[in-house]
Amino acid sequence: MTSFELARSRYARYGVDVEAVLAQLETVPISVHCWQGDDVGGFEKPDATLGGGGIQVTGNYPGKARTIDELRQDLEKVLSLVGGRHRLSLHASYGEFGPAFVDRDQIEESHFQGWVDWAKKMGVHLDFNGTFFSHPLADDGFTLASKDERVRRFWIEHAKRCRRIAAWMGREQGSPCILDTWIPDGTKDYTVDKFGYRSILKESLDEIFETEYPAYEMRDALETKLFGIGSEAFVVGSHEFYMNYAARSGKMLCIDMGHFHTDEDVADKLSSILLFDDEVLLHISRPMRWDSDHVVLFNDKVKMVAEELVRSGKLEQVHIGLDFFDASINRIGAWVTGIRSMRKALLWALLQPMDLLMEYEESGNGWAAMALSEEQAILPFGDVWDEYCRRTGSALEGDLIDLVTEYEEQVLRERA
Ligand code: RNT
Ligand code: ZN
Repeated sequence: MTSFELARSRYARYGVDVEAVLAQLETVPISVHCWQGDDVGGFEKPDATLGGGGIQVTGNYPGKARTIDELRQDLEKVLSLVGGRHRLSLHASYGEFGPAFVDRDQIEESHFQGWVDWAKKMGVHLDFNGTFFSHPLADDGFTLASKDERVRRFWIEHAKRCRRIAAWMGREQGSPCILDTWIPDGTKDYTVDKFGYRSILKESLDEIFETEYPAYEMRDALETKLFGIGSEAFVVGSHEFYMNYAARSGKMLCIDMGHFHTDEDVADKLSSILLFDDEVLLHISRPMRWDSDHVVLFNDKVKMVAEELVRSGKLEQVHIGLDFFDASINRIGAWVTGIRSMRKALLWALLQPMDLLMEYEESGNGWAAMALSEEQAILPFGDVWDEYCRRTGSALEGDLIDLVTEYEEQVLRERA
């Protein structure tokens, strides 16, 4: 018997069908974010860097992708090291704009044709994000909620174009493109006219959503947030704002794990959201003390989110996206570890002995449910994970460091 076969029979004792779990796991898409590869810089200008908007990248590890070709090369490496289905989440600032500068209110489908072609070749579907930061017209901290009409119109135009591009991507790929809208709007210190700013944002969104696109082409997600660097006192697009807006306008929420108090239980929110909304977009992230976007790990918080997706029976209605960026370590390694950790959490959640846990809970035997979870924590999970990697042709855990190091030596060093 191989160690996998042994593991499989151990899980079977709890009524868990490992083969069915492995087959299901392979079909769950994870939307990989493009922005881990170049520190959220984008390719609008040769020296593009992340600026403003309450998010920050720290570190200067060598080897960052300097061109779209390099980013694609890195992504191809990353995708070869992870198993299962993937999507690619693109930011609007990652278009192929040619030699002339194309401002955000000028972007068009053609700027993303190269990505659509690449995605087809790679067998991944695209998701999209408006880029409302790293721009002079976002420097005062307001975009769609700006009281400066010229600024607001600029960003409304950007948002409308993003929706049109997302719908086009959806048509091209035959799978709905999920468009996430996150805006940085807010203030560092106490604000008198919170009501006013929020009314402006509502008005902007109403206008942006006037055009309807079929759900099989694109779907809108609105990303909620509690605070950011430079928006400590007030974020216009707060949780309450978007929860109400989304519920009334049939939009979905984007729940980012870094956008809450750090000891809030993000997993606990999902059953409430999914009871009232058909779908939700997740930004799986790892906040450390603040919305720091550390590389996602296979930790309790991520496991709990995955467990909730499985337990609620809503796994298929949830769009799993990643959102982290660390420039202080090998970026390919960071990407791969984050993607694999999310995949591990899904495997972990699918392997839980749901029926037994429910039985104990419903019969009032809380301790037995607790003890069973503890037992599960020491089952040979790693043997099942290794088997998943083998079957999906992705890197085995034991080979990962060597494979990433080899790429670093052969490709990334040349970029220094
Ligand atoms: C910022 C949001 C947003 C960004 C990306 C780059 O707080 O989380 O999702 O991280 O759009
Ligand atoms: Zn996010």
